[in-house]
Amino acid sequence: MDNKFVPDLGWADVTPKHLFFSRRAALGALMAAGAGAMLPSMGVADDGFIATETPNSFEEITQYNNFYEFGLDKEDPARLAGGLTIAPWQVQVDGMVDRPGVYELADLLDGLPVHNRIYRFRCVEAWSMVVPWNGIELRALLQKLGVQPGARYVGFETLVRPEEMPGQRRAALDWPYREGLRLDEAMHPLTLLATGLYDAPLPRQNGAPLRLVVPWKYGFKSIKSVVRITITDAQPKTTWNMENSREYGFYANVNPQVDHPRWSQASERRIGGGLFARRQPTLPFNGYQAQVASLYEGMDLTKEF
Ligand SMILES: Nc1nc2c(c(=O)[nH]1)N[C@H]1C(S)=C(S)[C@@H](COP(=O)(O)O)O[C@H]1N2
Ligand SMILES: [Mo]
Repeated sequence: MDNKFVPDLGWADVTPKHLFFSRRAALGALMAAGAGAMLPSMGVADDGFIATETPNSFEEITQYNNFYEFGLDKEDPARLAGGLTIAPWQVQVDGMVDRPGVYELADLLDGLPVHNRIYRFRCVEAWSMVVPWNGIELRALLQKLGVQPGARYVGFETLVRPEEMPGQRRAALDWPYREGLRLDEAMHPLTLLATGLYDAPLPRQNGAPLRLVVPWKYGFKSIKSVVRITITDAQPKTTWNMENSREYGFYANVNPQVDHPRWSQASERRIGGGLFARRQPTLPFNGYQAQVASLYEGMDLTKEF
């Protein structure tokens, strides 16, 4: 895959180039210069494609993960995903689409621009991060594949390979992990298929080589290591909804006013905030309300959660 970065808002826009390429060193230098107070806003307006908060470190993003195919603990994916074969990687495209088939990943993504997007990421467990992704817009892929009239949803499946995914040797979930979006959600410009983070190829524990990122929804919608994309007229079955439909809906839009039956969703713990950091308020649609609320006009979001 080539690296045709289009000029989205990313660090390249908000940070001088030499700092962009060595942000770790830059942070140290700024702190030493007593300029730490300048950091949090990064100097740009939040237009929905960039979060104004400071991104989490590469270490935080890659050492604290949910990826049940490798185990249930946050440390398991980083510890156990190293043996996953991610090249070659094929993706099956089927359903109501003009160009179905089994694609090599490079062919699937060929010609689609890679964007830099700094997104807030909110897990349903009430922790959050800020992640600098690289990826293609799902809508660009869907346009390339040719969605047929009458299609209403897109379904996704994760790889099943228990030899390399030790968590799949037990029935912790009903494998494969499955997710889905309504077609208008899938076509929204915020919806990414991530191929990288911090301008490096996506680490295995984060869902290499291809994972969905839907920043206004709880993290479980952002399915990892995708091997199948199905365009359909019926709402796809989704893993956590199948596990417990009372606790996890199909939509899973971040909503501080609809609590999980077992805990509040009104606030969240930002990873890396330190032991004594205050919880911060959770934002409607994870802060992307202006961009996505219109998708849900007329819906009762307390019922369709
Ligand atoms: N295939 C698969 N995708 C998955 C999961 C999983 O267990 N398996 N966990 C989900 C959950 S609950 C979250 S919060 C995010 C975590 O992504 P991260 O580890 O990159 O932060 O991945 C989501 N995608
Ligand atoms: Mo999650």
